[in-house]
Amino acid sequence: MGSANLVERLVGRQLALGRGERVAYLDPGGKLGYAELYRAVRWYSARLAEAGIRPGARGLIVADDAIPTVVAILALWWRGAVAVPVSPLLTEAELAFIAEDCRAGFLHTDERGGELATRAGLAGLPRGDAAWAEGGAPPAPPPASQDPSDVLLVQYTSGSTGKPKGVLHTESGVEAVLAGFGRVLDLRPEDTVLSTAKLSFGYGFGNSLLFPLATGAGVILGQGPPDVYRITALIARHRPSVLCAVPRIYAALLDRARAAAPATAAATVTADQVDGAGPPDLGSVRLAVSAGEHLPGSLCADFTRTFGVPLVNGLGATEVLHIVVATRGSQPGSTGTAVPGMTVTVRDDAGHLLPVGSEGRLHVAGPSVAAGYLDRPESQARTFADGGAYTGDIVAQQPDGELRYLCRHDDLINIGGYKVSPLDVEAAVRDLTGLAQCVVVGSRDQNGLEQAVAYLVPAPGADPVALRRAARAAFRAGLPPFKRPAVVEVVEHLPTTSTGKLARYKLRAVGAA
Ligand code: 3SK
Repeated sequence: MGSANLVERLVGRQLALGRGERVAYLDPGGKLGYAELYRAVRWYSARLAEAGIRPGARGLIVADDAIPTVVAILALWWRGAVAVPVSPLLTEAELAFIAEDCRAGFLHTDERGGELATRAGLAGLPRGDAAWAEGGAPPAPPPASQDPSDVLLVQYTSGSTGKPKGVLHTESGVEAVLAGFGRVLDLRPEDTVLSTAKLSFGYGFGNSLLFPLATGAGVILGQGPPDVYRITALIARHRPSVLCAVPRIYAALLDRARAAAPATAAATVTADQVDGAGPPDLGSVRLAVSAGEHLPGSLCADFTRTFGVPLVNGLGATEVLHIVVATRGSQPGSTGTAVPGMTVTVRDDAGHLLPVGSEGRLHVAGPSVAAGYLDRPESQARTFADGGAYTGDIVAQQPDGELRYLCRHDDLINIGGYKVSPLDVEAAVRDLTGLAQCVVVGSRDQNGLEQAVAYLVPAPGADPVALRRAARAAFRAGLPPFKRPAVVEVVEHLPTTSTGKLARYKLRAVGAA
């Protein structure tokens, strides 16, 4: 039996509650109220219908965060189609792969995404842009009815080997995160949310789209890379009440606060804060959320003390749609407990439950677990198993039920929420003259945050200084900024296990020391 369309359930409901004139979104181009958003979605969806986009079709969204990006996602849902948001910072090869993998039938782009899509050979797909969200189209078709099991969102996640995998999210999964982390977050219609994580990342998708639209709150959409100056400027200009970011953004805000005295609580917003050069003023923020990577306890404590803002620590994964384990307020050192509706357990490699106090693989069961991977039966069987999904994290469960994050179960390096495969990084220097071997591992920096460290072994007779310089240049040329190693070391040999295999764990320990 069909049920109401999710756009009606989110945006339509806000209109029914008399919130049509409230600001839903604010981006560098302007503001959009809930009633205007509802209209724009129907205009866009009329154009989708004209272009022959049918329910079930997959629409790739290759655009930075902006009002038209949100409208395109909601219009696809109105039409009963599937949104596949991806970063416009992908490489051409990555985008071409994803377009083919998800059998995209439609493309929404902004300027940068459009150029990328053209270079990636996607010129033949029907394409929409910001103009589609503007008036003038014929009346929209009625919203498609959606069943709880209908897939309406595909989010791509990278693996430690091989190509990215499309994670299939259903309507009931979306409802589950609203009832799960949504209850912990507890947004109010008066809130204004700023998420430095983008819509193309599951964390940002929930923060900037699902939770605010379900509440009638407003959202600030920032553009470009989320550096600390841009974020400080956005906070100063738009005064969000809820801030969602990855831990390294909180570390950077703290550094900025320490660098400039007096550090906090500026009574008025000064001109240099407006352009982001001054100290961050978090006076408007009532709640901060950290997720995407491990939040060190000392960072949580310092942030809370310095800014006087509670910092919720969350652990999520694309396979479970959003945060499934969270603290309630600041609890330095803790990763928290399961969000409402979800069950978390700690298991060994065979999937057996481990007793409280043990360290093991985090397993999550409950209604926000995705329906699986798109066309990847083997990976699906490994990850979606034992009645739920493994997030790829190793945790310890404390006697009081709190979880504590320890490390990843795989070799992926988590850099600000980007899960980076060491193999991708190593491949960037594979053909370097004078290089015998390169191994990349994750290790913790002085803030306890993960960074990629490359260890290079020179070929006999090669100059180590020249090799290091050449490797840095190759990483710059071949990798996007977030994948580049923060540290490049030249070593004579690499540590091995008793059987002569490379011991990555020993290198991780060296980096952490
Ligand atoms: O940490 C993650 O990878 C994540 C993914 C999707 C949604 C939320 C989070 C925190």
